[in-house]
Amino acid sequence: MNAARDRIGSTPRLLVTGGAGFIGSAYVRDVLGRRDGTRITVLDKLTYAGRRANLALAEDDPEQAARLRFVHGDIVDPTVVDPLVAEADAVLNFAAESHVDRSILDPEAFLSTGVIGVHVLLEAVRREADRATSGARSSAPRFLQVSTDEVYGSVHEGWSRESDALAPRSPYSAAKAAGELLAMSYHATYGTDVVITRGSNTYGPYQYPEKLIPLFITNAIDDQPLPLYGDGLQERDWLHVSDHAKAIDHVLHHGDPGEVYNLPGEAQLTNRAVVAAILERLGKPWSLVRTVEDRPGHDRRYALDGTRLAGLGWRNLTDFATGIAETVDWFRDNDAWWREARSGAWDDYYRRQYSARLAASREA
Ligand code: NAD
Ligand code: TDX
Repeated sequence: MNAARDRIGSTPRLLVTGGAGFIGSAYVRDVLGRRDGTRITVLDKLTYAGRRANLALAEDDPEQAARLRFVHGDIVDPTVVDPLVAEADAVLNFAAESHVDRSILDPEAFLSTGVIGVHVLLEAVRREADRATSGARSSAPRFLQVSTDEVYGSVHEGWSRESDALAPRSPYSAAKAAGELLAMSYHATYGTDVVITRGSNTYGPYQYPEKLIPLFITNAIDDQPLPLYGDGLQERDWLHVSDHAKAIDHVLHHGDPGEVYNLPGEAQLTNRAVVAAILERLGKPWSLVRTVEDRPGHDRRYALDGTRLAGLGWRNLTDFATGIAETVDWFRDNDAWWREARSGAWDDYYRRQYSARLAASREA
């Protein structure tokens, strides 16, 4: 591996799909905030999870705004995707339906975005690579697929390596695995320049409040019950969103074509330990936590081996104690942002997912 070599140049034009979501918007804010000349087009469908407000810091800064374009559209639509890929040096695909519980309730959108959407992006990248071969453009675009540790399935012991078999166990993670495999097949068959990242459970500012950490912070602020699935001893490896975004950028610039990179968080914790840290920071009592019926097919543990990423010269910058304190404070200070996210269709979702569970809940 050659960490020094930059595979896409220092001032690229990037197409960032899903760039109005949690991790995608952190990536956009971070890269534009470097003020190094990089130009970004965001393509986002603005589903319930995508919000233009997540890009306000960049859009309100004239120097950054001049290098940012926002396109409202769907990655499954080639008439939108093709001209955008034609202008890009690299495509980073963050777009996905990303919540496991919703994939259990309604799987279809996960397959449309996670499989057909990836196919449409790959076809566009393949066409542009052909144009590069015929001299119609200077170089072929790179395709980075943002994937997840969940593709390995539940890992009872040890740490998953990139060469391990994929064993996804939810419609969400099965769709993510399918997207990855499709991308890799383009590398093998057409020589498409593909890199894949498998990030750990991510947390931080601007995370949609359906996920464990922001749901529990915002419920606790309002003294609402915190619905802990099963025994709460499931383990996740928590990665701060700014490290996730920066690690993706590192792989974009330095990763080898056709390679997969785990992005671990190096903070392996039970859900109970995470909840305790949130409550301590907020000064709220454990009695808010309620044991509820478990998630079906609930993965017990994820854990990533980060040797390959370390070999590329990347190190995380934010430890969990600092990151969770800052995240709790961000939600406390940005009440309007999360109350807006928890409006509209939120109540229906919350009722479907939690009403019966909370009615039958017990002390945790
Ligand atoms: P998110 O749900 O916050 O954001 C997803 C974004 O994609 C939203 O802005 C949404 O509007 C957009 N989108 C959805 N379908 C689209 C479509 N068909 N066309 C265009 N845009 C579409 O998700 P996130 O947590 O930011 O996750 C981003 C990526 O990272 C996903 O691919 C996810 O699988 C992966 N990932 C997430 C985590 C995590 O813990 N959140 C961990 C590892 C990997
Ligand atoms: O209400 C809840 N109660 C609860 O106990 C919720 C929402 C979650 N949990 C548990 C389930 C998991 O063990 O907390 C843990 C974390 O749950 P989520 O935040 O839903 O994350 P997870 O299912 O682990 O998946 C996340 O990490 C990998 C992201 O949502 C994915 O997009 C990513 O790929």
